Amino acid sequence: MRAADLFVRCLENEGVKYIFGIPGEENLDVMDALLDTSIRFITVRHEQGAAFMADVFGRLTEHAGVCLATLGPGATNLLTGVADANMDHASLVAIAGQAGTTRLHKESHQVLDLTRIFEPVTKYSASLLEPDIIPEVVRKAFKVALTPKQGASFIEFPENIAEMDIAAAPLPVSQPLEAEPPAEKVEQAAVLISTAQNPIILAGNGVVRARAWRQLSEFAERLNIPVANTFMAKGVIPFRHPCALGSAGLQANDYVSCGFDRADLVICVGYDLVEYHPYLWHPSRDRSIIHIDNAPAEVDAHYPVRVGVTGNIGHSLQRIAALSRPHEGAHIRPLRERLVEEMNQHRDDTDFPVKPQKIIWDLRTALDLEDIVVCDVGAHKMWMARMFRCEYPNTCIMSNGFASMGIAVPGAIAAKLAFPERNIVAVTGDAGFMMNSQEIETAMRNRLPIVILIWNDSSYGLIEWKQVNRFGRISNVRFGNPDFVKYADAFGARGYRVQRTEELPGILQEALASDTVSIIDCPVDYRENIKLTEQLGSLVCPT
Ligand SMILES: Cc1ncc(C[n+]2csc(CCOP(=O)(O)OP(=O)(O)O)c2C)c(N)n1
Repeated sequence: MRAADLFVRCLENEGVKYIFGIPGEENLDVMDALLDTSIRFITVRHEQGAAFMADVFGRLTEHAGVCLATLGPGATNLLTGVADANMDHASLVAIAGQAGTTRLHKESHQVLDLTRIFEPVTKYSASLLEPDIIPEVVRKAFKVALTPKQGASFIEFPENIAEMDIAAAPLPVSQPLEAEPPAEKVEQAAVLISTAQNPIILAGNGVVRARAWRQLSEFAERLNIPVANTFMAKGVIPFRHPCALGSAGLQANDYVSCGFDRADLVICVGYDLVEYHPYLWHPSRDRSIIHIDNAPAEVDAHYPVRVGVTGNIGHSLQRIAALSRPHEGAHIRPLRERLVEEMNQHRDDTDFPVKPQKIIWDLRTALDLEDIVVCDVGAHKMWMARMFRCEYPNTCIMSNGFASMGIAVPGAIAAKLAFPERNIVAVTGDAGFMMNSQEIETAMRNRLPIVILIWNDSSYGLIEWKQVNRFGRISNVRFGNPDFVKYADAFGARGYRVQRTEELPGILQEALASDTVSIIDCPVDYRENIKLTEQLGSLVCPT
């Protein structure tokens, strides 16, 4: 068969259902071979969109998301989304065409050394320089992407290799079982927990990847220990759970930081340092830390691990809980109550533009608990992380390691493909929206009814917030926007403009019930940003 046919069979063998991408001249054979498979190709409008779609698909499913581009500019356009997946530890396999091997050694049209370009943003980067190695390279790319800590792989496929003949078959798929936690470390962790005065748990996205959220909640409940979660771990413990303390990661003091201030022991579970630097929650460096993860801890001066329990996270939690003494845990109640009070405070607000807290209240009210929000990056992400309640993991997707703007619209498209029966909302700033809004056409063409909720402030809001905090004035952050309702209309989508705060719940309801793409232009009152900074600056921890 053709090498390209073997390649797509290998992809099918890995369980690939979708490939997001843009065809090019150097992958004509692969595109042709795909026609004879069960794989659905989602043609996008910018390769960055394809990479973000694969990234979010990888986060939401137990499979790696797959994206494809041509060589040179197509491949470099993939880079941001691939880096995002790799840093946020989402499983992704990126594929790019390449010029024939007869012209890779010299200056040549559109040729870049792609395997080298992708090396720093992947765990594995390889070129299919011989047709015989296709089964090994594809298997390795998927195995590496799916093995903790998950991340991205890159495969380059030169066009002359793709058209060669080859007789070979895909390799059997198997993933290694995670190691069991060493009994000695489990016992040491249990002693530390049992003798601590005020332990706290910091749960990270590794809990989501390991699908260990049930064991985490049981651990917290049995031992009565409060749980703070990182942004990407929202929902690993249901917010309604009495042990849930909320999200940690706002780079400022917050109620949840009061929990860290009081703690003498921090139990980090599936915590990725890339999300929330330890100096922000552990400036004093004097607390004991237990590291529970399927990978050893990163070395960091503010992350001095007393006991590292490396192995299957769920099993580690179960075994440590069985040996540890429960705590009283009542001291978190005032922290939770203050946070909940704040969440409820603006539920009936009618001021216009709409306050961030009110947008979040209305959105949470309009959505079912299993519906999925894909959040972009900006001030709105900070508000969402802090105030959007999640009862289930993977219901509020955030880019928080690489923290790249532009993920929300393509991410929502991938989420709708992964979960067609759920409502999917892209929550985005006006700037992040415009970075990948061309994918509205992809959603329309594929009949994927997502809702896009734009927090409109005609500014790079988060940067404005930081500039005002630091210097008391703003520098080059303001811009104009197109008319988003007309913009929606031009795509054949449905546009809404919120003109009075009271309209938002009804608009959300109508958009969620609609069978087309809905774009909601919601003016946001970001004067609340500065108010929040002031409020948190003078925060006195409740007792
Ligand atoms: C691709 C990319 N470019 C720049 C940044 C830096 N950055 C972070 S937030 C932000 C502003 C986001 O503005 P907007 O999308 O309107 O959201 P808002 O902050 O107003 O809620 C910028 C420029 C980034 N994180 N990612």
